[in-house]
Amino acid sequence: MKRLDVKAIAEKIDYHQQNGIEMVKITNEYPELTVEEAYDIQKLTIQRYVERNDPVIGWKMGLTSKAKQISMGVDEPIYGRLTESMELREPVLHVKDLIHPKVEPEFAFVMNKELKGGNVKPRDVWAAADGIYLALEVIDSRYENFKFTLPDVVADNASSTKFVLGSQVFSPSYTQWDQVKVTMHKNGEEVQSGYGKAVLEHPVHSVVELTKMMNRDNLTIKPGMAVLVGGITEAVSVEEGDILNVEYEGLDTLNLAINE
Ligand code: 0L1
Ligand code: MG
Repeated sequence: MKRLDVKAIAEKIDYHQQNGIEMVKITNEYPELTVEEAYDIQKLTIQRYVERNDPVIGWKMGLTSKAKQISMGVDEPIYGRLTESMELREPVLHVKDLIHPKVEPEFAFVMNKELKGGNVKPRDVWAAADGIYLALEVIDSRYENFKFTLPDVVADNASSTKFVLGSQVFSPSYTQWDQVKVTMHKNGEEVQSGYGKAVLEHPVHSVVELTKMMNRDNLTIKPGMAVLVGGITEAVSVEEGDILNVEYEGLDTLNLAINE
């Protein structure tokens, strides 16, 4: 196999992420790329964001539904890094510089204590969680046709692109998060629906799994960080002019306008 230059690959991915230009899969050139090496590439890519004064403000979990894991032939989710520039300040998504964006409804846990270690339990997460936001994540794989292997998608920061949080924060004990029904409408038509339990049977398990995976990489979830736990429904493709209305039953509705 060609010698792996993780720094050069990170620079390349960063270029494609910043400019919204698609690329061929890394594994075409490096078929033996491991998931561990891919996390090194992800870390180096995001280091470049940080050097541009775009700090890491949270984490995201991907491949948290059984269906997505089966389709990728894996039995574990993946994580990615969220930076300040990825957070939309208003519910408007500009797609001019994106490739083939998709939107999925999520929950975001915000922590007030550090979470670390390989033995974290749901009650540790509840004790560390300050609040839960309703959230929409925009994913936009940099790879052609949204097709990739596991190391490819890890290197591409789990397709992270943008996210927006609802304006209300809920107490973690406000409701049974696995029972919340979410329905997504695009341009007035229902396109997806699902329940919170689509996320690893319960969204809290996603934060448990994230802490364990991060522990393997000597990372921790710091106070103040947000965690996007994973898609509650399948992601929906969007284009300029679309309007999304996402109802979280009994909680709130998030809207997202898709502009040029
Ligand atoms: O947030 C996600 O679940 C996406 C993870 C990466 C796989 C994909 O882009 O569909
Ligand atoms: Mg997601």
